[in-house]
Amino acid sequence: MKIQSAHLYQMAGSPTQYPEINLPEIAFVGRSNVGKSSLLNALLERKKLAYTGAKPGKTRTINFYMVNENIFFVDLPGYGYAQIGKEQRAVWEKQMQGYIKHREELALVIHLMDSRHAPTALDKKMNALLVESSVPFIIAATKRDKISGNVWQKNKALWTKELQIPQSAIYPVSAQSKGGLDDLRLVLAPGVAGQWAE
Ligand SMILES: Nc1nc2c(ncn2[C@@H]2O[C@H](COP(=O)(O)OP(=O)(O)O)[C@@H](O)[C@H]2O)c(=O)[nH]1
Ligand SMILES: [Mg+2]
Repeated sequence: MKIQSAHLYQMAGSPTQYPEINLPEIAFVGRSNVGKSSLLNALLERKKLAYTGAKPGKTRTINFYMVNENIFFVDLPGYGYAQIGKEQRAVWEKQMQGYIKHREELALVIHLMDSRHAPTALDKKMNALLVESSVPFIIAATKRDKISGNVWQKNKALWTKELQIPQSAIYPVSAQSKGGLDDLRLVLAPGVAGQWAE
């Protein structure tokens, strides 16, 4: 997967602001602080294209990054951020669900989960939404550099028990060491090369 170009194309606060050009979309979703911005930047080989380390919960819009002029990487708002009100939470949830359930351009979801932890209640809820929506998805296990191989094997076994996902669809990655990025790129490559476009 060669990244020739990547730029922020649109920040959408509502579906009317989603891009109208018909390109396939790969969406990235996960709880706040899971490492989503870091992974996007690492994949796109840009240091600061997506915000990192900013205040958790800061990304309140659905952000569309155009990659190689033929696909969008879509940054969905992180879930599970405690410091927001119930009403705002409900608005985000509705927007996220609507996008995942109804967005025709959505080709693949990368569900990010922290490799160090058991799935949270919200991780399970997201997993159920993805299954129910019949959208193709994989899991990227973030921050893999922070734990040993033994702990990761245990966590992975637990994940496959608690979530609806085969082991083969779980990709451990580290935005820090860049480990696992090439394997993940292989999954994204057909889309990035334009082969998912009609
Ligand atoms: N050690 C390590 N830290 C990471 C990794 N990815 C992200 N982080 C750190 O985790 C925190 C949250 O990352 P960020 O990308 O902003 O998460 P986001 O809220 O999901 O966008 C930051 O302090 C990052 O430096 C990783 O692969 N390894
Ligand atoms: Mg972020």
